[in-house]
Amino acid sequence: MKYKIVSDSSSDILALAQVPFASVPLHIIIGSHEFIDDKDVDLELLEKTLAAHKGPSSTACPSVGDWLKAFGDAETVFCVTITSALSGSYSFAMSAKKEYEEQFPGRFVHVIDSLSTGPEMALIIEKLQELILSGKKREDILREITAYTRRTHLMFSLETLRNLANNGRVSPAVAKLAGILGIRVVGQASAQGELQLLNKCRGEQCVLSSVLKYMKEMGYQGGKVLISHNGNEKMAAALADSIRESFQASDVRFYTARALCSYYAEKGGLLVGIECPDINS
Ligand code: X90
Repeated sequence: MKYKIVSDSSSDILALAQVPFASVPLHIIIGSHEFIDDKDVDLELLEKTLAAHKGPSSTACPSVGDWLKAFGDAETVFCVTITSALSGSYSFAMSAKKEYEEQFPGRFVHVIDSLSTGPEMALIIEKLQELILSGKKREDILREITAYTRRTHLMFSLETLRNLANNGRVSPAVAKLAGILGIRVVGQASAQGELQLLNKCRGEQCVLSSVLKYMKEMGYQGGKVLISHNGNEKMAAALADSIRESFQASDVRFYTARALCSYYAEKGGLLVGIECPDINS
């Protein structure tokens, strides 16, 4: 086996059609319940358990051993992790890379810190699949994927920041907005891989027009957009429609987020990964 793509489960990707792939689950711990974010995770039970639980809850990233198992026996691994600013996933993947390359001389692991999560990771993974399928050499894939990650972005709309705030994943200033009823926070993954606030909205229209406005400001001109949502297909579809109306050359898909992103984005949350044009071509 030559190439393999591996990511942690925050990418929401469970399988790829044409290239070997493994997803390494994060865990969500709610009291005595532990949810493993794999293909069998019960998202409805996760939501019910969270709603009924009064105490703290938390998450845990993959261990070095989990990553090593996922690398398997691949000669070259491309590994994509959730932002290193908010999780230990990247640093454990880097330790696993070191062990793997020491143990198996000649094998190679390239770890990409997405500085993001969810749909932006999915864009990176889909691009990796495309580059591998086009028969490119490892060095060319590395160069092209590095360039690609500079033109992808992540935006989000969140109705509550409770789980992010309780787990210390947002700055105290942002955490203050955690539970304000009726306020949706629109923001982006910053260049440092943290949550950055862009706007506070009341109502869906404000969210839709804000996301479109920031997309344009980021340089989006039509290209791939992936939208994941937690229990908000209506708004995901409305956003997809308005992107298609505004940009002829857009290619938009939306889907339900899996456990890790659902836990942090919470009910009603949307994550939007966008691909801006390649200005060098
Ligand atoms: O290691 C762990 O336990 C995982 C911690 C993950 C914490 C952040 C998850 C964010 C999920 C929320 C909105 C988008 C934020 C984007 C910022 C880069 C999604």
